[in-house]
Amino acid sequence: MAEQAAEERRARRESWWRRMSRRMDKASLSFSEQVRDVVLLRRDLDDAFYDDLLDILVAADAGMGTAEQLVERLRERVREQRIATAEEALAALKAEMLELLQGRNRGLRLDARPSVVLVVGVNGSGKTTTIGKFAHRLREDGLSPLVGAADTFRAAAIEQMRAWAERARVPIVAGRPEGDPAAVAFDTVQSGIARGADVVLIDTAGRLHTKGGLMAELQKMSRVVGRLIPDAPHETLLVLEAPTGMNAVVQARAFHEALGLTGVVLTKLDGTARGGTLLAIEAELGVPVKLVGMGEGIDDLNVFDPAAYLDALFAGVLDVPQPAAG
Ligand SMILES: Nc1nc2c(ncn2[C@@H]2O[C@H](COP(=O)(O)OP(=O)(O)OP(=O)(O)O)[C@@H](O)[C@H]2O)c(=O)[nH]1
Ligand SMILES: [Mg+2]
Repeated sequence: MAEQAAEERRARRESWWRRMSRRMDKASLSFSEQVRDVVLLRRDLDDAFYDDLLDILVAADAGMGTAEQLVERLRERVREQRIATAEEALAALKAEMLELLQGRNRGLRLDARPSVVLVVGVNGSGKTTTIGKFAHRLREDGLSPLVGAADTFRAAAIEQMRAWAERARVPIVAGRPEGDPAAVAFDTVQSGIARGADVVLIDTAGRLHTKGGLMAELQKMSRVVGRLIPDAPHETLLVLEAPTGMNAVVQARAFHEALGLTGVVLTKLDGTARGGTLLAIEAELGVPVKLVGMGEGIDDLNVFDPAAYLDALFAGVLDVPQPAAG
């Protein structure tokens, strides 16, 4: 029975990306329209072809460095494999992108009991929502999560976290409005240890509001939980909105320098034309995108699946999924 349920869950999550690819419409549309207009109308794989491809990748926010690297590798592949048509070259580009994305370890480090996950990011990026969805997902997997509402800056933030915890049917430790966020983080982890929770998820504030600044406050939270469990936090996840585009890289760098990020959650991938942002984040910082959010519902969070993502991005350009490079 339990096995059957797990199997059903696996199947449901696999089909998630297929369903969700519709929500990546904007990214896929803008990408595929440009590709169709500029690239597929060309017959020759000449310098102009590669220049146009570079422009399209940059416009999709893949970042100049990554775009150049991809186009350079593509040129090589086209030479080596004697590719002659634009369609084949695009399939090869997709294969290059897949190789780039599959080279990263995206597994969440949740083996410790409890594992502590600190969730950070600028305000409105989707931290609280992501924690709600993530808690729900963990519970579905048979784990017992505990959430900590350590965004004490706004009373409404605590209530929002509480509402999500109720929806996900997980317990919550909440701080007092105006209380010390690090104290809430400490209390939550301590409570997680006492209750035998599997995963402790800590929500944090997104805006600067203390004298020392947001980064100093987050660093303190990170330090404080490390006093209870030496390796904690096991994951420090930065929540970024996909529509932020290249600015996301600047944000991510600041958080990474202060906290040592272990992963990125890319939210709002539904409804953005900027589907390439995650390539840039990974290339510039070397921090993997581990989870993606594509909507406001409790099921709208999933682990990042590079192949499914590229299928969605290239939908309308290459309708037949291409086999991986080899
Ligand atoms: N379309 C869409 N909306 C999302 C997604 N994730 C979050 N949101 C919405 O974005 C808004 C902000 O989300 P929050 O979770 O409150 O963001 P936050 O980072 O906790 O914000 P602060 O607490 O103010 O720092 C809410 O309206 C969410 O419903 C997503 O993947 N897709
Ligand atoms: Mg919040």
